[in-house]
Amino acid sequence: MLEPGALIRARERLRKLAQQHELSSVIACAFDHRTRMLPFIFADTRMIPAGVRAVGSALVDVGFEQTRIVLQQWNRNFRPSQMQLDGRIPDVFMVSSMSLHSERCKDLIRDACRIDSTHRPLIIAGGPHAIYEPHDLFSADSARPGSADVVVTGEEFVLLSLIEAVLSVRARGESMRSAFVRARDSRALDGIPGLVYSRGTEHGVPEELVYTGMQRLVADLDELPHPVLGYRLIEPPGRQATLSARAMPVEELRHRSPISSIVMTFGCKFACPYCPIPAYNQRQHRVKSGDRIADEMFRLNKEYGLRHFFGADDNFFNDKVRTLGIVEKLARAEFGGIRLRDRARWYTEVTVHDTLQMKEHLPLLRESGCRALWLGVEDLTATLIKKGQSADKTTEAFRALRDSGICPMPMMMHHDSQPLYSRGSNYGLLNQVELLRRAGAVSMQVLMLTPAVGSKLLESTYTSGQVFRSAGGKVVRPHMCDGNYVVASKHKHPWQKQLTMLAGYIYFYNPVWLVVALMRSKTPVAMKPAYLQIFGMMGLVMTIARTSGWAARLMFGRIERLSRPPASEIPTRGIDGAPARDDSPAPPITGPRALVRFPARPRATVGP
Ligand code: B12
Ligand code: SF4
Repeated sequence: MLEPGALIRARERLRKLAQQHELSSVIACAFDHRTRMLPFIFADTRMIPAGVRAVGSALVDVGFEQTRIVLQQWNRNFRPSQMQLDGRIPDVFMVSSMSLHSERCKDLIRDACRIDSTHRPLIIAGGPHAIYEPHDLFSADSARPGSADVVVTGEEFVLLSLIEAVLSVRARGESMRSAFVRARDSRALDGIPGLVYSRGTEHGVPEELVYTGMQRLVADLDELPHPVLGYRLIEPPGRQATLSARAMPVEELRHRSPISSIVMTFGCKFACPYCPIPAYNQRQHRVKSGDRIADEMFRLNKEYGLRHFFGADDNFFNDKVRTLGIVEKLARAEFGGIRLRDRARWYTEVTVHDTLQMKEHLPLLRESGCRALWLGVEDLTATLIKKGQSADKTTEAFRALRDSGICPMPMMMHHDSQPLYSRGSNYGLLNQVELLRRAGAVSMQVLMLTPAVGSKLLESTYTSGQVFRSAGGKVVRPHMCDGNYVVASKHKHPWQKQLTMLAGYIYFYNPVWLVVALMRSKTPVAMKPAYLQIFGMMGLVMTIARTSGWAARLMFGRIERLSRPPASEIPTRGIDGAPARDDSPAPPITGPRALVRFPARPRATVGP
């Protein structure tokens, strides 16, 4: 952990330094439109991701107002090679990506590299893919060159420290990239844990990568810059390759992005072997104060009219005392005589186990504005993973939520040993979907257990030959590693797994249950189940269209498998010059290991 106040001090230092420098930046959010289907069909494009907004907020907070955020969700033709802000090529181009969007992310980096070297911006990559697989953002292929200059495998503090180090050596009028090269070559970056940069000739592929070590995390999330700043920087949706003269008018924001993701807590106390979240968080649980969260919701509502907030929590109920502190504050918060709970509705992710611990406080939760919770049910019978769930407990938690007027939204994980249907037990997928429906589930998520970079199970899933390289001649690509495609299985007929997931969705989202939901619209959750049925059926059409071809390949084609996780093709070393090894002193499943071992695909179905 960073020392208390370290991020605040870094922001203050940079504010002073910023007065001597002009800096314009473009932050792109990579998005692969082939991933559009259930269960994320609405949230993926109607919720501006918090990561790029956090980076934008951090830049504006220290004084760099000339910043634009471009979402490939809305600007799919955007070309960094053609971008200009205020009539000139920006000084810094940043890109953020989840791993399933990494092909688009690399396209953006390659395109930015086309800008001639005298004007080329400094290219910084960050976000989940960069954290888990930083090496993948450097090209080892001389026929397809194009690499980030530096990859940030961490949060705001790492980025601000990097910018501070570069600005500290930057001469008047010098480009950020040239200042970066000098800072890098004088080893001024080596004291900033959380970076990966390359060495080699300027125009060739990198000869080696240098990893400066595991980032240190800010313990008190109240130290983060206010998220209200980042919303002013959004590029309006459009078809052009270039940037508009101005950012999106604030009045339009809430129509385009009616849900606002908001950081409240990070971390989870469980240690599910397929999940990379505990390691990413270095086993820490970090929270914002209730006061700060209330202030963020209120200002986001006041300045942009946003009313719906989705917590970027891994497991919001992780710590009962801390949770109650936040919830009580949200329920009581008032600003100038206006009660927050009249303005804000919020939603987040939790576990069944912790929901039961909170059972008596669910009315308070509702009072604070909470209207839906996504629960990691995974497998009701706890055969796949035991984290305190069972059919009875899940039913009890779901009923308690519904009775309090909070929609329970289960997240299920399908796996090799789960049949479509089981007689006399709750083991089958349809049995579980039915049980959850009866217990009051308002939506349904069924994803296939898929190896996640950063999780304990990753390596053994490869070495046991479960991971597919290709099926019917089609190679597994990053966009297929979202849990919607069966890309790892030891089942005799993997196509059955693919169709079982579809059957689970069809069983839950269909006109029959829509009619039932309409007839039961007088319960505490009102019309929400009916709306969710409509969205679900629309999403299901896209899911069938996108995944049935893959099911056919699994059925009729030859399946080729991988036997070990592909390693980074570029040698990687630490700042001491020693190779970054598998057993580097870091949490066991992310960071340096990712540099040397981990593949660019596939990853998991995760969540609480
Ligand atoms: C909310 C959420 C979603 C929402 C996203 C909606 C939206 N448009 O925002 C929904 C429900 C749609 C979703 C779906 C999925 N998600 Co999701 N999701 C999250 C969650 C819980 C919060 C994301 C968030 O807002 N975080 C808060 C922001 C501030 O953090 P951040 O994005 O990491 O950004 C910080 C740093 O990474 C860094 N940073 C980010 N960008 C950049 C850029 C630069 C240049 C720099 C320097 C730094 C930087 O600075 C930021 C501030 O600290 C995260 C877990 C988590 N707690 O973060 C998982 C997570 C992002 N999801 C994940 C996954 C895998 C998925 C799915 C594939 C589902 C699945 N199988 O689990 C789908 C994909 C859907 C799709 N088509 O895109 C993984 C991604 C792993 C990876 N390697 O890419 C995560 C990290 C969970 C995990 N650890 O496994 N998800
Ligand atoms: S799957 Fe959910 S409960 Fe398990 S470790 Fe990950 S976030 Fe926690």
